[in-house]
Amino acid sequence: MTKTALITGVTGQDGAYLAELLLSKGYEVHGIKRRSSLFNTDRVDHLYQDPHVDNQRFKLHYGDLTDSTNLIRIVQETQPDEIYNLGAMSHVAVSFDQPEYAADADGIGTLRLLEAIRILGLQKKTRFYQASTSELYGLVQEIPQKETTPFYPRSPYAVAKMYAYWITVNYREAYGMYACNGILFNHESPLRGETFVTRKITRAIARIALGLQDCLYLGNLSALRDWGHAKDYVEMQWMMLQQEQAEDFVIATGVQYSVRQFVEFAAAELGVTVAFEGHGEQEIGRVAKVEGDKAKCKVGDVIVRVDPRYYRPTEVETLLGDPTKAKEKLGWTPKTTLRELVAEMVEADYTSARRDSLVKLAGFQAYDYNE
Ligand code: NDP
Ligand code: GDR
Repeated sequence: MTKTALITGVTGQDGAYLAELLLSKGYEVHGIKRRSSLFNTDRVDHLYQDPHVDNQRFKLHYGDLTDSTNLIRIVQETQPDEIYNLGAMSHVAVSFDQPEYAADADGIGTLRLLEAIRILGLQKKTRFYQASTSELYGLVQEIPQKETTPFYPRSPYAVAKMYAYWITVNYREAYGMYACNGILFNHESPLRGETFVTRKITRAIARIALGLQDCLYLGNLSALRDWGHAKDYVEMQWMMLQQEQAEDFVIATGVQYSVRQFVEFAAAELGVTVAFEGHGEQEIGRVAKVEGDKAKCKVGDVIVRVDPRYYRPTEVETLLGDPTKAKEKLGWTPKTTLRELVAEMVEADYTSARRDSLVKLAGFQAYDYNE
């Protein structure tokens, strides 16, 4: 029997990897995409199937987590065995600018989907995965953080996700639904959005190395994160819906690095040096370790300037996950180390920066937008 999955946020980083994984497992995959004035399906274009042919296994539906009737209709039409709720206004810093929208899409959006399942009487058929987050731990109460660590959210995004976490638990307990939370720590990839810190770094370093950009502006360089690879983490999202009983799991690597270290590792991949400047940074001239023959280019230093514009009103300084439960109950362990992740991201961004560089050399304008 072919299983059917519905993914919200299918056009995002995780949505793209998850859709690919589920298709490889023989699922029929439905995804919700938002209407946009430009094409917004870059990450899933390779999975696209002509809607005019029969037996399509990957289908996109227009929709939005802020629109209940639309969600009810899509759930009714698709009758999914599994729903993965990955859609969200997922940028922590932006949630301080759009707090009400974050609450609506990330918090109430989760309720809308759970209600759609209940209203349509699908609570025994449809399993529900909620994309919960290590941001729930915020001002951390325990190191490392595990499933029982108390929450202390530090942004409108995290507060909205806290509502989503508990409403998922509540629907499991109140209506016997198979509904669970994956409390995922930061996970990255070449598909990561360009304004999250890891991708901002790998993209900028590649562009600076090729003379396309002068410097990289960052905020808090001391923030510590537990970074894994998105591809490893979506596998766990699927595993969580294949158990006998719904349970919540922390997904993390159990290893922590600073933003500053991430910059140094990325620079080392291209064999360039890096200097940190500004706002309390006493590290001008600090040089990253260059890894011998890995050096791919010779252009000068990468200058990282600290710009307080990127500081957050309330910061999450340190996150470190304890994935013991996932390992013991599901046999899951992350496959990718941070250095491997950085190498993959730098490689991808270097390739696309080279393309931009050739466009420029040919006399065409290479547009750049940095945030
Ligand atoms: P992305 O930002 O890459 O993707 C978010 C997706 O949600 C996009 O497809 C986006 O559409 C869609 N979306 C945004 N707002 C709405 C809305 N109102 N209605 C419907 N869809 C919407 O996030 P990730 O893939 O990185 O993360 C997936 C989920 O996991 C998110 O919920 C995130 O909060 C959570 N999470 C992520 C972690 C990480 O480190 N990546 C860690 C822990 C949790 P569009 O493409 O049109 O913008
Ligand atoms: P985060 O990821 O807030 O952890 O949320 P992000 O990459 O945005 O920030 C990580 C840390 O880096 C610091 N930082 C900067 N961040 C950005 N974006 N831009 C900068 O210039 C910069 N300089 C320093 C931040 O202050 C922060 O401490 C991500 C998202 O995917 C969420 O959806 C998810 O829930 C969590 O990870 C787990």
